[in-house]
Amino acid sequence: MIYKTLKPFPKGFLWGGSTSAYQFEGAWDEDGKSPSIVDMYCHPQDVSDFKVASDHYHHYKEDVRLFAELGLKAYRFSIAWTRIIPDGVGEVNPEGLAFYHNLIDELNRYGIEPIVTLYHFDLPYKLEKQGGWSERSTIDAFVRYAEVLFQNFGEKVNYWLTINEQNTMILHPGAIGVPENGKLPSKKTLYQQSHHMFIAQARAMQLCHHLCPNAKIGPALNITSMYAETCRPEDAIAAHNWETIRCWSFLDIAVLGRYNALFLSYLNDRGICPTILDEDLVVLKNAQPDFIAINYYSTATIAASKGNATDISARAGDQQIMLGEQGVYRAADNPFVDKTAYGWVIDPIGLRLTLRKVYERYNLPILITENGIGAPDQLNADNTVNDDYRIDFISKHVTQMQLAITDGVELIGYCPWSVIDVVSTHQGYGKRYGFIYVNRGEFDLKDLKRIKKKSYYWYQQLINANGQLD
Ligand code: BGP
Repeated sequence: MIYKTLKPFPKGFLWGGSTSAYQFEGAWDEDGKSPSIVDMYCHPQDVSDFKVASDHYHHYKEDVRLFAELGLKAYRFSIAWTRIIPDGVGEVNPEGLAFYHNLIDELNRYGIEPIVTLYHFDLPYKLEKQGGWSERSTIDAFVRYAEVLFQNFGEKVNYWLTINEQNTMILHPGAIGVPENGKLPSKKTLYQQSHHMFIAQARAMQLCHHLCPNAKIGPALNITSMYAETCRPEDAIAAHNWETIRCWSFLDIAVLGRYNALFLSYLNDRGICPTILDEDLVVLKNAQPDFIAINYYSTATIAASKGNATDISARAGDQQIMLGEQGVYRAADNPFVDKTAYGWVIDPIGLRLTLRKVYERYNLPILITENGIGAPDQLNADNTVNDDYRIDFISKHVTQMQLAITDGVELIGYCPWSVIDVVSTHQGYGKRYGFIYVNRGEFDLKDLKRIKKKSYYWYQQLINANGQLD
């Protein structure tokens, strides 16, 4: 659709930025924090681990000051379960609570809306050792953890996100690390874990509505659109297969409280359907999220499966690179889009399309909780970082957001990944996303100084103009 007039970004639009605890905080074993799975899993040896990360734990005041100067209206971050309840189920750690109270108070002091993710990839390692998400008991552990957060921070937090990118953890499990024995769980186990996460999430949403009636809560999934490689009907079916399995099946359960029919057929046919109790279906139905958060990076292009091993592409373990699945879909190339230095498709129009689809399907307000470009940023001798490519990337996505708003989508905020440099899930500090540079190398911690990139000044102007730069 080509419009004569574009709708402006709404008043109160949440211009923000994102991080997650384990990729940003560091202090991995300080003040009572216990290890999480990401601390203990195996990661590529040639990149940084998560022990110090950007040392936000010791720099939070300075960081929030920089966010305020940037003009952020909202800041999306996660709480580390392992700081709050170090063994996952037992004692609450007062030092963990104190850290997040201080952080949230600091944000509120500057008028920055905290958007809190309950859980971003970092399951307590002690729980994992007892079976982790494969065990139903982890549902109760999660709900209790959520209850502690709602009780302690409910007065100060208006927006909550449940579980970050459940679909990444289930469909691209290697992206967040590999267990010490080198073995990733089977698909059947992963889907059982996923089912338990859905129940945990639904119960947390209900609890939030009960304990914090003024707050809003929603799921945060990695959502994208799949293009068919050609107009061959078989390619269209394959694209629909994979879009349903990767995106809609997760959102249908989280938002509508029911398993998608095509997804169920797929699970049953392959013998990987989880055990679903009757009472689970009631819990799922009663969850009722207030909004949908999506992390959008790129689209993918899909062709019909050839029904043999060539359907599987070589590179696994990356959340934006589609792997292929025999009998379901095959990854294909899109000649009409560029790619980042890390092979992720750059597709701003795909964001508009994805927003339309999500809104049309669920009719709930949408918050973009991640979007950005990972790049090997260079710090110049004069302490500048000229990340014009980031300005270009964000600005083109913002243009498409405004078009989506004009299309009728109820978009309430934009929190690009990441407001400041953090460790990538599996590609270290070579791959940076922030508007603020953190001066450290892969292994050399240097001085961890915060340096504003060129994009910082640009984003500051964009926020100031409520998204309307000439
Ligand atoms: C998302 C994750 C984030 C983040 C981002 C960028 O899937 O939710 O935690 O890291 O991707 O990915 P990466 O760090 O792999 O470049």
